[in-house]
Amino acid sequence: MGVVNITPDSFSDGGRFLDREAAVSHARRLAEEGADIIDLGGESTRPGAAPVSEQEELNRVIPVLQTLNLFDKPISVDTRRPAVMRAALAAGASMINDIQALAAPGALEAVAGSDCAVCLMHMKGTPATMQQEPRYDDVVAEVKAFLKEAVARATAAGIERARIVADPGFGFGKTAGHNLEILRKLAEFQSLEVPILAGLSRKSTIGKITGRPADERLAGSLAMALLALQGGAKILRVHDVKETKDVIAVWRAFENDA
Ligand code: 7PJ
Repeated sequence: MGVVNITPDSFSDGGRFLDREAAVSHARRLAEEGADIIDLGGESTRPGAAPVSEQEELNRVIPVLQTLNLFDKPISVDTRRPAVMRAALAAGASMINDIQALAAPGALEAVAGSDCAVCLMHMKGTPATMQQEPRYDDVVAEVKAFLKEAVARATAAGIERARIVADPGFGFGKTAGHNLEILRKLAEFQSLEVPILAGLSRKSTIGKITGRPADERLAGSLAMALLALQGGAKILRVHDVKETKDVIAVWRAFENDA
């Protein structure tokens, strides 16, 4: 899964033609590099990011999505808002990626009313506050229990299990220690009986380990990708598709599954 953020330049809200063009050309590149899914996001959920209005999020995502449909690649839309989910599904999105696991009122219904795939992610707190001293007694048990409940809520709402993937939410209300503990025990998440998605690319845990800024975390991200594959992850959410595809090729050859 290749990440495409529709981000504003300094004079725009992200809904301008140039911002959209940049997102489309980036998505085209990731598709050419072999991404199986393009994950399109119009709201920054990095720790402490400024909020984006619903209308602004729609203005960012929908026109880009309409253009990307021409590539014939499944498009995932990263959103927490039911109105954005509905508009995205009407515009041809194949997957909804929700960092709060369909917790918003109406979100379960928005997804249940279509045949799309959905990623249910764990987050502790909200993006504004989640990195302020997150605490767990047992991070793996707690995140797994949360995801088990989220899968149960989704299936009870009529979303078939075959449409669901689960994600422990690396960096969302978790310290580097928590993230590493989850990664060490990622295989335990297979008891959820849905595919596991892992998003570690360029995250601050890599910065903490290597001392490098976000634009120098490629090697660390590739190491994380390999560890996630070894833990059984089936979808890797990454910025660097071409390089990650090579990691996957090496891992598959090692596993004798190339
Ligand atoms: C994730 C995400 C992730 C899923 C972001 C960033 C922050 N969606 N959206 N999993 N991260 N499912 O890319 O650094 O880990 S935004």
